[in-house]
Amino acid sequence: MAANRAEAATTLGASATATGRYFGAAIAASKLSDTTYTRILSTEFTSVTPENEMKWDATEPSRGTFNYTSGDRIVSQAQSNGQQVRGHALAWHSQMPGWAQSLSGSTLRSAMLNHITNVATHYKGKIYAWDVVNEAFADDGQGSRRNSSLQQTGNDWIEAAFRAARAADPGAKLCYNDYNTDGVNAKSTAVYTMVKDFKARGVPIDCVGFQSHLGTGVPGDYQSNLQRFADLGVDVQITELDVAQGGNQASIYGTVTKACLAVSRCTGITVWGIRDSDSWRTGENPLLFDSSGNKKAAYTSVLNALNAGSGGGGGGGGNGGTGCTATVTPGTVWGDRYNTSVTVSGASTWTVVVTMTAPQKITSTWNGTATWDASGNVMTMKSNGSGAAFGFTTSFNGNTTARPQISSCTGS
Ligand code: G2I
Repeated sequence: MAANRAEAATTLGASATATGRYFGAAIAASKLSDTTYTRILSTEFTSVTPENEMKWDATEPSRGTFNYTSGDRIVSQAQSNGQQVRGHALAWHSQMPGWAQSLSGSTLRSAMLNHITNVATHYKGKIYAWDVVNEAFADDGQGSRRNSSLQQTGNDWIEAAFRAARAADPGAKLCYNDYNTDGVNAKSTAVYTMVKDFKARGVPIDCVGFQSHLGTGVPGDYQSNLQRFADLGVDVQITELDVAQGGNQASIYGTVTKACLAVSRCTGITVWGIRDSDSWRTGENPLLFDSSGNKKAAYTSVLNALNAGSGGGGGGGGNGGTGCTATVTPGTVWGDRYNTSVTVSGASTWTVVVTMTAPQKITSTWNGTATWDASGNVMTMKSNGSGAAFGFTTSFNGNTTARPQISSCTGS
């Protein structure tokens, strides 16, 4: 166990996996031919978010004509690296194609729903979590909805978007994603109130993304803000992390990482780009690798925080049931296979979904009842009265780096 933990300590992704979480980066299809970029991408990260390639203007440039070329490139690259994909973003007032910008009312509403249905159906089964609705709240200090053409189609546009996404891809976690919601403030409280209402009314929402585009500080209530959302019964994720370069950059990155690790339903962290030169924040050098691809002090701060980190990250069941937490403990590693233990807290009767990266295969299990999906990569493990922990052996089949991901934990 100790050796395995030490092995896990050398990359962001492996270290996050040891805590049951992912560590991701936003990536651009146009950079996949840059060998420094792809080396860091495949070594360090276990999740990717397309920075622009799945947005409305990219995927439906003219009405009813869909273009998935760049998005598909990112998905296939991720699959060959054993990385999961966060889809971004189905409905957003920004980066709407020109034709949609000229629509309003019920015509825009149905165009939006048709867009969501088509894109989520195209990527069905390939997306771990979708940002279904992005940045729908205003920065007015009042917690108002942003006044956009989408908002003008009716206040229920957000829930309509979530329902369409669930119908199209029932297996994806569905997230609301926003910025300036990283601490407790009027905007985050308005999102909180919406999520609470959605949960009460059965609107399908599974997660909330906190973009965390940070300057020279981090809100003191960052962790408690994550926790209050988790307590509503949704997963939370840090979705677009970047931090202005300055004296505090490394420590802010460390603080954010520790906050996620302290919240059992914080399932992962995504940084918004790989090298400083890849960032949308030109001149602010806000990322973990410098423009030459060297690790910065901020990288070491994140890695150290991950390696000191605790379990959790399994997230909750998306569709009904109560939440529980599934904590992964890496077990013995042999040349051809390795063991994993999973401990469940928060429910005595539980269902935990574990996703493996092909060609790895689970070859035996203990202390639970396992069933498999058609691909053989997704195991559903149900408690069978033998306690709060189960385990399994996985054969590498040539891939020695991937580790199991907890996709959900549902108590009953
Ligand atoms: O603005 C930062 C992020 C805030 N949250 C939502 C994210 O989706 C958003 O990402 C940024 C991308 O990082 C930029 O790359 O979204 C911008 C657009 O709102 C992206 O910028 C666009 C430029 O505006 C386009 O001119 C350019 O063609 O990137 C495109 C591709 O390079």
